[in-house]
Amino acid sequence: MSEYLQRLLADVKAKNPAEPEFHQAVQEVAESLEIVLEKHPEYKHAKILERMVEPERSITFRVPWMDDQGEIHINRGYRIEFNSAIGPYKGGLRFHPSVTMGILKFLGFEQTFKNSLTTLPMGGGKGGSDFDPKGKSDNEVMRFCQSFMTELFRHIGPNTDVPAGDIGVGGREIGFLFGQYKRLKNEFTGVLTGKGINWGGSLIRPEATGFGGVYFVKEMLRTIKEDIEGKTFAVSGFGNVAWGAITKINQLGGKVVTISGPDGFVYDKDGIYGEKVDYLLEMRASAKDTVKDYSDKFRAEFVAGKRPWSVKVDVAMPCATQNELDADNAKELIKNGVKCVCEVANMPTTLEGYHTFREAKVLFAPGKAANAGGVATSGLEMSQNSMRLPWSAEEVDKRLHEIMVRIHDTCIETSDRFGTPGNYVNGANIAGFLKVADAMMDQGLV
Ligand code: NDP
Ligand code: 2IT
Repeated sequence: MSEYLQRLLADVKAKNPAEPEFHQAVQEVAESLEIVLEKHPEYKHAKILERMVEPERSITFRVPWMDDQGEIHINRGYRIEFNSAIGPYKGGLRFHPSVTMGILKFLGFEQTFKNSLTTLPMGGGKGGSDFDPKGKSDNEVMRFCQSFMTELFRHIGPNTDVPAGDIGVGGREIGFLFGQYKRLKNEFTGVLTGKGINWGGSLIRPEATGFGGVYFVKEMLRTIKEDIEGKTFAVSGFGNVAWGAITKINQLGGKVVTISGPDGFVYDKDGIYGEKVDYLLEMRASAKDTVKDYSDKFRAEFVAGKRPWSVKVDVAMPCATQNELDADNAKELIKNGVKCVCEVANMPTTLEGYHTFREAKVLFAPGKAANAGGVATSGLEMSQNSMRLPWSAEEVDKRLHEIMVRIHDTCIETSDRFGTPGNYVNGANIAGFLKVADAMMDQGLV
């Protein structure tokens, strides 16, 4: 890496101590941008990258709430407004006990590049709380969401910052958050995405991240003249994203043999299809947060405390969380002949894991390109809200599909143009960067 980029990384680490995920996300981008900055020193002179690693605004706030027994709890709420060069801040809210400023900064930083790739006018942001939804009643979740929004509402708006879901935030939470926003502002606007269908939501948004990831895999396989039909897949997680991906893989004739949770993974050699896919939604709604129930119900193998990357498959799609696939997992997948690895979670592969796949020349797509279908469909929800006209499921799915093909082709063309053909990570980072960087250059020193 050039001296300039090494210095930049050292500064990021010194200025943002104890935020290893943020350092990791910046390092991955910096590795890709070396070739761009050599060709275009104007970005260096304008300190574009130095500006991009500093959020435009970070907000933290107290979220007090009362449980069903009358006991008071205090959580921390966050919203990181990272970059608004190409549109209002846009990105999800994560409720999980592991949430810290560093986790949300890695997510907000990546979101800026991802949203740029979608072709839609959205800046980057992320937020959430260390609230743990596990085992909470609906009423407790509602009280938490109302308290969270009672502070957040003054920082967001349909033309300012538009949050959505992420881990631990689905349709139920978006409903409670929206209700409280409407009450405080006395206005009905598209301030959140992932809304219910009867009150401004978009068809296909729940499926969009998983569907988009599978459309992306289809294009990756096309480059080696192969298809999804007849292929076996390892999927991790069992949440919203895993469910959407598994649904679409089945529709396109592939076979999914794994899911995973914090308790371990399930290996179902007969494939996860039909009522088994519906059961994922039940497991998620139970708030128990385990996948062993699946193996008890459908007599599949359960492996406690392990990730699903030891199973022999053609395609691996990590759909759970960050850093869930390391270099050892990568070596195991490669040894078993994996053809394609597609990140659908955000940054599920460690840097060493990614380097291992790259050296073995395995097709590898980064989350910021392959999972962009979720936020892209949020962008389509914003368009429908602005027009006050809903689109049919077919219309939204068609647009989502076109967007994913375009993101794929942009990654390929851009990595080619910068002399690293077939490197989706470089393609995504460079194309995502150039659009935002040019907008920042146009808008002066802000
Ligand atoms: P859900 O809350 O629906 O599911 C998350 C899944 O990941 C659960 O199985 C969850 O179990 C597991 N998980 C989360 N954290 C950990 C952890 N530390 N260790 C082990 N397992 C964990 O979230 P989504 O499906 O929406 O999100 C999954 C991934 O996809 C995330 O990386 C998210 O950022 C990304 N993503 C989501 C989009 C969306 O539109 N929803 C869009 C683009 C990306 P547990 O609760 O026990 O942790
Ligand atoms: O990581 C992501 O892209 C999301 N969680 C979706 C964000 C959104 O605004 O729909």
